[in-house]
Amino acid sequence: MRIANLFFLFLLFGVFSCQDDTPPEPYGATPSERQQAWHQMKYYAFVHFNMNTFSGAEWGHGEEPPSLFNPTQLDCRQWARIAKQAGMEAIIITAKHHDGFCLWDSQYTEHDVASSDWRNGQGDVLRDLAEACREYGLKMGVYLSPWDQNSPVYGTDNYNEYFMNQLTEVLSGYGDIFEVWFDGAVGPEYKGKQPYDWAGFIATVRKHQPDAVIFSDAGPDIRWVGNEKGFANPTNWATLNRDDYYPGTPRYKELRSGNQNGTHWLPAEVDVSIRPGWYYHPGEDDKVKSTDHLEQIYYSSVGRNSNLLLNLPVDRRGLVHENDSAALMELRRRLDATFTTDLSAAAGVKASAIRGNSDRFAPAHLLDDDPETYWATDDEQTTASFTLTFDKPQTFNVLELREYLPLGQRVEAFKVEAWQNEEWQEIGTATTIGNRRFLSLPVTSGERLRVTITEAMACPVINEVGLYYRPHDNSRLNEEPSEE
Ligand code: FUL
Repeated sequence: MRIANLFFLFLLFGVFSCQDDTPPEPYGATPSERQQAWHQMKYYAFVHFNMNTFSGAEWGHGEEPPSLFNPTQLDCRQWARIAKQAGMEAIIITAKHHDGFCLWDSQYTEHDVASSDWRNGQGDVLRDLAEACREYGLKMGVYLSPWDQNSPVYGTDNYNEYFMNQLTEVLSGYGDIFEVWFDGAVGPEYKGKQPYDWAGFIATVRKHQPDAVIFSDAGPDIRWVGNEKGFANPTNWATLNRDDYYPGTPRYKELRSGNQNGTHWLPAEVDVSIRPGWYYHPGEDDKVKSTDHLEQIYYSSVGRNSNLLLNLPVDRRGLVHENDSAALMELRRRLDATFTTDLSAAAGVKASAIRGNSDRFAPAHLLDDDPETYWATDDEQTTASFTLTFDKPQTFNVLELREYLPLGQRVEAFKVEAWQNEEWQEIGTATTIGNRRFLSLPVTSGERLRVTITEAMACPVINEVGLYYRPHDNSRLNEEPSEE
């Protein structure tokens, strides 16, 4: 054989044997680094504790005397301990609600803790909370209401500066803040009275806490989910046409699903209270949500491409009430009973297609618990399946899937089948995945499970799979959560 022929053969062999290691191009909008850090979280506490705790209101009026604020046993370490034991990762506190009372000593107003008798005016709830969060390894976030009924400058050109000054105090005095929560609510008689300098508010946050995500109805980083009942829609996109929405938007119900192919990465956060009210009311001590309900909320938020912000109305003592704490511990027990053992860890896995036949995109990455690796297919291949195989039959009823978010949200629909009586039987279907999707399945025993991506906007890029057995009944998980 001539040398040239040999060379040609060698070249041909090279072309056919070489694996294509090129990752897929990102599809559509993708998360920023601060959003990616937020996606690593699952659920955390909202604490509504402020003047309304003592007045009994949900919305105050701004003329409450500071002396009304007087917790008898305030202990942020108790909040942090309970949040940690519940498996939470952070606490977001109502530093200032619509009545304008500040939980810290603000040099821009007298309407604050320094004017109260609590600890002789020396107390600072934010300081206590920051210390407690540090001690328990929790992140801290702050809620600040732009609507302020106490401020005499509200409705004048000076209010934006006042608000930004307060924001600066809160963001520069207490260490790292992971999330800043801007409420879009405003009373009807105040509507339109104060044009907010959102660009200035955002710039203030970026300046003092560059890693913090900013929440509002329309972000810029995290969006409201459009209801306060504890659910995202089953189809939930982490993208939104951000410029079509604003804080207080009348189109808030659309936030439950986001916009497919939306212009910006803007994932939803589900905020809901463990009781009917956001604030503590003694008459609601026996109205703490049931464990079935809380578990349903968890599946419909964390399991639907959202994070869960579960509110604890701290009571007049300044403590998380015993009933709320008991409910949280029971929720934790149930979540642990289901999610501690991931059955997929013992599975073998094969896929119908692998991108470039490369190990880099092999389905084994679905099981490696590595946030940086994934199973992917070739660009033109938008439907594909992977199969988990076990040595002996496994019993399961919850599937978890996660997309690899840095390359965008892609999957529109998938189905799940189990190998039963010598054939594949469909046991579940769902739409979007995003950061994390839980799918409740009928209790199934089998040695093989197949997941098929049936529709996707670009080749699927799946980061992880989990398979679990929930040992307790909860019929609420078969119901769609609603406004009621
Ligand atoms: C709403 C507020 O009006 C409620 O009082 C509560 O703070 C809730 C989380 O947000 O917009």
